Amino acid sequence: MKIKSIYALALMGMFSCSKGTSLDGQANKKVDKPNIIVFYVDDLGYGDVGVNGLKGATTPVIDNLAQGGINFTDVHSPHATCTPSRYAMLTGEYAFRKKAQILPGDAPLLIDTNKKTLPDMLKDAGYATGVVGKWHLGLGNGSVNWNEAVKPGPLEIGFDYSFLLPATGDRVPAVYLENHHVVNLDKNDPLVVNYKKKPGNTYPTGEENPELRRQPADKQHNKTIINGISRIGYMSGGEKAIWKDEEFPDVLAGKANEFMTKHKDQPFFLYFAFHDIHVPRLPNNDWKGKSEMGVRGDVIMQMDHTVGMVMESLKKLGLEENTLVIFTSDNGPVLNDGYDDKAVELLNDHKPAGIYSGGKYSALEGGTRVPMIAYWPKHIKGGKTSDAMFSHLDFYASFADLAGVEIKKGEAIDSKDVLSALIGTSDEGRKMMLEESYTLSLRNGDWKYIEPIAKNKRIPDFMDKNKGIKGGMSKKVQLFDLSNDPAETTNVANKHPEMVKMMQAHIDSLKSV
Ligand code: NG6
Ligand code: CA
Repeated sequence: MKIKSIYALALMGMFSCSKGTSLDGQANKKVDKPNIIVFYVDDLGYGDVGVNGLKGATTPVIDNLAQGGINFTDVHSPHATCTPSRYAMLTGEYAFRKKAQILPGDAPLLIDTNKKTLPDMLKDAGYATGVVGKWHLGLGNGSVNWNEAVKPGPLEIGFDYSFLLPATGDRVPAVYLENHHVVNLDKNDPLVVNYKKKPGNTYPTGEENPELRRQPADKQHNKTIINGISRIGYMSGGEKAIWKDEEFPDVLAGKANEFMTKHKDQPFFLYFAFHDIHVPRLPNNDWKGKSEMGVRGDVIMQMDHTVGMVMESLKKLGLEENTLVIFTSDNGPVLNDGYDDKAVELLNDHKPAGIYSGGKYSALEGGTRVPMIAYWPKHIKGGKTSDAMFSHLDFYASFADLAGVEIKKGEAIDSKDVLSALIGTSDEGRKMMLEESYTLSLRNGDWKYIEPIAKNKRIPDFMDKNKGIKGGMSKKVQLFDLSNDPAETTNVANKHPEMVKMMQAHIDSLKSV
């Protein structure tokens, strides 16, 4: 048997602390497994929360979590975009192994149903597992009929319950999917989704009727207009099922509350995947105009309030004490991501990625270095800042340790157990960590290496050209010393050929697995 971590043994009452009691205070008590909630915000940058320097908006709820928990300064989303980050977090495997990229809204399920996942593993440990919010990991086997049972999806990869925005807020279908079915769908008004051509005549598009849009959009976001917003992709029918973006916070917090209430007597894992602060940014009336930064600031405040609603439900259920709450983001920040909502003009001197360069899509630190807070009143001593380096990909092995589950060979192969860093009993995370984007970057402590783009391939530069984000990709070898150059401005590869060689060799070894 693999020796379980001292922490897991303590939780199981098999290990005694110096005072002769286990951590839960009662030796031999049945395992008191904590609930786990992961708040996965969309496109929130490192600097976009109060505790990390947010200006022009406030996040009192998140700041409170940080004060009562640990604020991490060097935790990363696995990838600089959404789909691959979520793939890696839920499987414990690098996204490059699956060639994962941003998916269209009609893509098949990306995760193989035979693959062991994070919710599968927690289910084995007796957890009820639920996902509420944005999915963006594909659904079905190829061509989805939205009017029938939509599967495979989350329920086939380990979740007991799902309530989803099927793809993203800016992609059709603009309807909720609860477990296998579109919510409120009228059988006489079938929902059809097509990413290539308009399937019927029902909804106007941004191309045809730009005057119907509330926000001007780029070419890609200029198709089906729903709720005054043109989206990516075409859809027809399903009119009664159409969501209202402004209701996302209440609807999703409500579903989270239902799930937690239903499972209050057993440990649960809730993956709460925000639409906020992704585009289209549509704050509801409570938050419109509340920040000094326009809608991007307003939805940051709305998101903070949503965290508060879920925390309030948790408290009312009497479960706050023994719930490990993780607050983090799926990739770095972006201002202009397809809609002209004045995020750029109204930013003033706020820095969404903090002192780091780049943002969403980028190979630089701003692409994956995200806010991350761990809060667990029962076991985490509050008011701590930790510079332990790890990635969301490490949740898998760390939660397994926490739940007393042994990971089998071939399962979550890239995930590392960093539980002691996660709960603050140590500051040690990883020594080496991969950051994925449109290339691979590797951290070795404060060294940061960016693998060159192959000679025969184009450098992805749409972020530099259209979004004002430094992509950081090059055909040249790049090495930065973050200890004195956190913004990655000076390439020191020529000065450190041995370090470059070692780090490329490490990437090659990861690729060869
Ligand atoms: C891009 C979309 C962008 C966003 C992104 C996915 C452009 C022109 N369009 O294709 O608006 O939807 O996909 O974002 O960049 S993510 O956070 O889900 O990765
Ligand atoms: Ca995202």
